[in-house]
Amino acid sequence: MTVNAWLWIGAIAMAIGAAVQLVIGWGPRTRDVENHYLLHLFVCLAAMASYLVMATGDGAIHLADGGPNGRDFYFARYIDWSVTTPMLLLGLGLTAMHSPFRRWAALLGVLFADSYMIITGLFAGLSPVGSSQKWLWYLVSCAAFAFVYIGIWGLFREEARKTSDEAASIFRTNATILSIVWLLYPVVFLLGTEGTLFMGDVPTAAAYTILDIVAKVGYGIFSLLETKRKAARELAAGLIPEPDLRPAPGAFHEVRAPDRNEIVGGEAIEPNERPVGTRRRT
Ligand code: RET
Repeated sequence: MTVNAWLWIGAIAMAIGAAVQLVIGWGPRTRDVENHYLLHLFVCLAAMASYLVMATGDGAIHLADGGPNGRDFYFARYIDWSVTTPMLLLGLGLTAMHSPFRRWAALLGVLFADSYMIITGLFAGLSPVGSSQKWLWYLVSCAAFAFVYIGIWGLFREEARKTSDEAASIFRTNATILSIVWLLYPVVFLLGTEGTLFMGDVPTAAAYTILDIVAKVGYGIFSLLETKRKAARELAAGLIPEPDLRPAPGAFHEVRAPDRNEIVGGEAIEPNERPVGTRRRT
């Protein structure tokens, strides 16, 4: 296989991932589901553009270092990551906190550390192969990565525990998958054409493409389905307040609860007045 073939595989996988998520999230939903729906959908759409620009021959520059024929440096990946990694972290943060405003400055801090990691990683990628500044930037980027992990396993985990046992358990699963998959990116960098050249351009492109498919499509679909299941349980238990329903509550009730005119607690309640949490759905 060629580098170009892997880039096309990436573009097609992201398009399929976006289409699948579009279908999964379609229809009436809760605030939580909508948050994850839009975040994961846009992650795939952003990555699709990045793979498309690389597959069609742009999105890279040719650098003279790294061997007699030089090397192609795919800067489009870094533009993709600088958009998609904060969105993935925001999704994880919302799983933990429910609301981005609970500890918004701390949440922004984690997203900032993440952007710092990608931008300094870009500097590492651009630096000449074998130069000392490459490893300086690599270390700076890894230090920022460590802060991202501290944010995930410190701040986010603490907030998830406060939210509920269920949120904490979902958070643990998602954070574990994300942490393991993300850890492999700097390893590919280290071994590939941007680092030590231990792997050639085809294995490097293959490794990044597979990682991106797992981190964006696989993880995105998993997280969205999980959020949908959680929302269904909460709806059934009557725990979702009306403002959290999408679209407008009236339209939502027509689809989900056609029996809304029943008498609750001996008193007839107008459809728009009754919060969903006041009765259990049968
Ligand atoms: C770089 C190189 C320098 C050191 C480190 C890196 C980390 C990259 C990561 C990328 C994650 C990308 C994802 C994309 C999918 O949406 C920049 C490779 C630490 C963690 C998850």
